[in-house]
Amino acid sequence: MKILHTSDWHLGQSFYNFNREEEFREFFCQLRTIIKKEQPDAMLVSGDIFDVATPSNAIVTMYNKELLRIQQENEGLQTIITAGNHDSPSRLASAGILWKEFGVTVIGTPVRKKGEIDMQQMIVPIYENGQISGWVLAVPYMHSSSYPATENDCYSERVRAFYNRLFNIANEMRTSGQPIIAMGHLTMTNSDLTGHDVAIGAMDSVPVDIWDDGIAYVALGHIHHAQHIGADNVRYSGSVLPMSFDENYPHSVTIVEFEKERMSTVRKIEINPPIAICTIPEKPAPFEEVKEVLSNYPDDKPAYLRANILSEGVMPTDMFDEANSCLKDKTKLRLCRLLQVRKQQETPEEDGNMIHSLDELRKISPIEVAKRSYKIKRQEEMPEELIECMKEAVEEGATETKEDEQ
Ligand SMILES: [Mn+2]
Repeated sequence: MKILHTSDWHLGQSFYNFNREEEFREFFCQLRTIIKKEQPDAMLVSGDIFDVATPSNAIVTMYNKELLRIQQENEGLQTIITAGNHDSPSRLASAGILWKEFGVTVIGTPVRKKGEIDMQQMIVPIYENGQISGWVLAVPYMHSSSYPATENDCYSERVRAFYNRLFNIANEMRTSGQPIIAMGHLTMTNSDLTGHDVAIGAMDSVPVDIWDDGIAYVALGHIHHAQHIGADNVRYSGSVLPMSFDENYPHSVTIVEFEKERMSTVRKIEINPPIAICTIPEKPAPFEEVKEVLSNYPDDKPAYLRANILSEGVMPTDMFDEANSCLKDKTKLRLCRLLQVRKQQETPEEDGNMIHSLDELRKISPIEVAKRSYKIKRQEEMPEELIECMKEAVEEGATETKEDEQ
């Protein structure tokens, strides 16, 4: 049995207000080619199909059209789609009844019976020539509170218990030689979070040992950097296109093959990003240099650019426009943002301007503090005129304080 594992399509995402519809269309084009060539029995999409809970009609239309085309072009292909934290689970599942007719199972909001999650709906058989060849535990993203509570109650124990119950049910149902595959949209402990906001790292995570040894493969979504966690068979397929400037690593889908109930091989197939995402120059450089780099940047291929600036002193307020004007005739290049890195101050021992302790601060006059801070900010001495003004202000302040005390 062979599956194609993918996730984090984030359809409809716009990149710094640039519409990415063409890129998503190109992704589907590449995906169709891969499916045609690989002929998987099933495609598992582990969440974050859309970028937002209320995607535009245009992007939903593209999704409907492309998914239908995939199903029609590949007879017998079974697709299982689970909701991610970016998706509206109920919206995603609303067309599930129709998709069922085309071999697509959509799992959004967990269906409940008498208040309890109906486990059976999340256990999906995969067929090969009319025979069941494997089982998928199709679990969507669920908030911690949606998992049933456990004895030793915490998030990871809830997740562990939930998958264990599912596994046990599927294990009872399977006959020998049928692998059990788990889907999930969650954060695993020790994942490589490159490209994500720090916040995602602070979220609840689950350790790799929650998965029963009897599970042949874990098809994960949520983390955008394709990777395996511990064992080779616990994997994030990663996002299919870069979603931020920091996701400057290859993006891919994963092909997994099974030999009876175990995974036999796994490999990634890269998706070529239709529009490159580049930070230039690689190392922060002074603004004047960056403008040079932008002016000389080749515009033979489309690219999203982030200008990497080493800022020093007071920078101009209209920097973005100034930088953007360097690209004025290059229609394929899109300047998205400026990344500003402050130039490291010289070490205090060298310039003697830094104040290291409260004690030191008490010993020096307010005017001295102002002079030093001026020098650090502007890299030049405070002008005499300003020093005089400072002195006046300080003296006035001192007299006022005295008057207050009297
Ligand atoms: Mn995602």
